[in-house]
Amino acid sequence: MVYRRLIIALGLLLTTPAVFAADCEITVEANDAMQYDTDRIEVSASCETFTVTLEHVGNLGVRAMGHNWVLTETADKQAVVTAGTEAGLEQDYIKPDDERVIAATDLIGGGEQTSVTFDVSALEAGGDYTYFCSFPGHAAAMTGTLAIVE
Ligand SMILES: [Cu+2]
Repeated sequence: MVYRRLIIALGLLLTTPAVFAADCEITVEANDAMQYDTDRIEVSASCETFTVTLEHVGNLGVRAMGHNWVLTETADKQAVVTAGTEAGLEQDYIKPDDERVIAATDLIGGGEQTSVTFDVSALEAGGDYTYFCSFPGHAAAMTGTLAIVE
């Protein structure tokens, strides 16, 4: 009888990983004080895709305090911000077809929500990735690191 219980327990143990499967999505909040609520996002390499939902929890409109979530290699951040500023509000402050942009949400104002889903296979474990808001003047404060983890 004890032996049989052990087998059952062992079986449960072996099937547990499925229960704790990686969370392949995250919600990031942005506010009227030009802040994200997180400065690091870990993405499991076991995720096929990853979804970032951006929630603007402030009240200010998109023209005054618009926020988005843009992912690039860290080395590309500044150039993408500069090109985005030139592109202007009509383009959500992202240069159209900017190949350095790995993923980007729409630009939203207070009370709005948006999301983006990207292929995790496009990223390398150990790669150096940064996310930020490309609204002019926001990228220095609204930024964080995205890491691929096992
Ligand atoms: Cu912003």
